[in-house]
Amino acid sequence: MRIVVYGAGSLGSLLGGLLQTGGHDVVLVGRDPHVTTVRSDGLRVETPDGTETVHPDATTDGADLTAELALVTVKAFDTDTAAADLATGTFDAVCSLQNGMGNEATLAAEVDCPVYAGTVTYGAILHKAGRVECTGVGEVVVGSPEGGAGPVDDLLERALVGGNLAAAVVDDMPRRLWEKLAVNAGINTVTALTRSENGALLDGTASGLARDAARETARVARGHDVSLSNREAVAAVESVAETTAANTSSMLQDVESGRRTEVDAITGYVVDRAGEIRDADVAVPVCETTTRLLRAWEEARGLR
Ligand code: KPL
Repeated sequence: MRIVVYGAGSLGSLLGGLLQTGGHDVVLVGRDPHVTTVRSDGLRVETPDGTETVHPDATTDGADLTAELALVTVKAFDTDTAAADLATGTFDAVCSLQNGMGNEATLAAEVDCPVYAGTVTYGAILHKAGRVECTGVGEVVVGSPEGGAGPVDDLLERALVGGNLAAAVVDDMPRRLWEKLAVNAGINTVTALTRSENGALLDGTASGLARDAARETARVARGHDVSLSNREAVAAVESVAETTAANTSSMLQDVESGRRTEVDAITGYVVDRAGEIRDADVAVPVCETTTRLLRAWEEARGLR
């Protein structure tokens, strides 16, 4: 199957590389020098099972592409650009595999095909152009953003399940999106602020902060009628911190490279949605503080 991966950063390159090793024809949409290196020398994919160099197609121009499926892996704040590009192409389905919430709605407003949501708990790092490492084997879970069966579940199954990815098509995506939000609220912000690997959240003060952020996210989810218990949210943080212990979270990678972070779509989103819950006493002090600290860091560098 021909699959476009729009956003060839760490995660997009890893997923695209794994799909290519699984026999799909992948087109990576990314930036130079990565794209030029992939075109000339291929993409070196390092996983705990071994290293393989694959030769997906690669381009810096995401307009006018045709494929059965487009996976969107850009940062949440670049979703508008991805949506506008993908709207000029032809796809049977588009699936957001991004951090943060609301990306599917942005894509669905532009493209002319079913839009799926997905969560990814793989850890990845792009060491240099043409070389990506899997730093934590997680899973890819996709489904209709409204929950229930989606219109092209079979296409997503054929694309993602049974190859070299751990993947599943599910019917409870709203709950899973909130659970992943709790994971990102806990892990990404705390690792970025404490400059530590995901595994540092398994105990100590940082671990307490990450768990509190996850509990706050679960409370906000329940305030919006999504069934996610505090225990489930904390267990998800612990499980991802363990399976990606050696990983540098995407937000810490952003901070270390002096790039804008996804704070607005993660804890910023939790804070905004908490503010909509009128009748309940839903305080989110940890998410508020981490959001303000990260925004202050971005402002000081002219990134927002
Ligand atoms: O989603 C991630 C990220 O870094 O953005 C996790 C799963 C926390 C892996 O680090």
